[in-house]
Amino acid sequence: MQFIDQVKIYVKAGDGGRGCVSFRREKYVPKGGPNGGDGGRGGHIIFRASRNINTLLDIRYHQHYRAERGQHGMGKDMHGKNGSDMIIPVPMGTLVKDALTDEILSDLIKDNQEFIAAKGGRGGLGNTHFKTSTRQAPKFAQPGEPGDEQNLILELKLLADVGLIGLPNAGKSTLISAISSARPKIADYPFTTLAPVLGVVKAGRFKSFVVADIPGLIEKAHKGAGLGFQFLRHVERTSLLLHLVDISEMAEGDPVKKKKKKTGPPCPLLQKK
Ligand SMILES: Nc1nc2c(ncn2[C@@H]2O[C@H](COP(=O)(O)OP(=O)(O)OP(=O)(O)O)[C@@H](O)[C@H]2O)c(=O)[nH]1
Ligand SMILES: [Mg+2]
Repeated sequence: MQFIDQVKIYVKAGDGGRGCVSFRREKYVPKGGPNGGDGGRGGHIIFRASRNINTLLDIRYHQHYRAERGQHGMGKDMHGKNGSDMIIPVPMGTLVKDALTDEILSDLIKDNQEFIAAKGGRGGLGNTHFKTSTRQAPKFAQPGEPGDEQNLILELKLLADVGLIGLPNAGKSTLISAISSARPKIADYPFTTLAPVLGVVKAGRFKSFVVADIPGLIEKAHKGAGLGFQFLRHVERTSLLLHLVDISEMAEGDPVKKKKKKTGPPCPLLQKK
């Protein structure tokens, strides 16, 4: 299955329903007074983290979300129905960011954690609310408020305790398949792993931790070499990074003896005057 870890979406919460202008009309009750009901609230747009989802793939194919509007108020003091909320399931570890400012609005880490990304508009008040002793027949009501709308970026950062990093072919996938029941593809060519894989390692009877295997990293990955370094975000939040080094004869050179190469121009601040 394809692994998608960043998507841009547009959300629009439902508008509030209009308040109603209406008057009580009944036999033998002359000038019965106003009885317009309030409009209903528009539906919210809510993100809910779910442990059953692993990628943002579904959202990649559905990027516009609109929640239902609130029903308008009705006569006889009847309140309009609230618009139903739209709940968007996302994987655990999803960050919700404002697309314009890049500000992090929410970090959904726990299962079933919710975040209201756009609030539905408040329903307008019906004309019953505007009656006073001197204005006994108000012929107006409030309109509903518009629902919030936003452009958002959803970014998935996997939640793991240990991150496996290293050169391609170092044996990262082999290690995770030996210690957990994850079964990533293992082969003797570089860049076998194209998307992060999580494995749960049992430690003792009731304890366990999560290990993340990510694609191999090569020199100049920050300039886009190899698969780049985009997927490093998935090991950004781990409490431990495990750098796997291949010490077999197959590996290029001796990893211990290898001298540190100077890369890039020296930092001008560190140069002696
Ligand atoms: N001899 C030996 N071979 C190993 C060992 N660990 C892994 N290999 C072999 O090394 C090759 C690469 O292993 P992978 O686990 O796919 O390496 P990787 O780090 O996940 O590589 P990429 O996903 O391409 O970054 C496979 O052919 C493995 O069978 C080991 O401890 N000893
Ligand atoms: Mg691998």
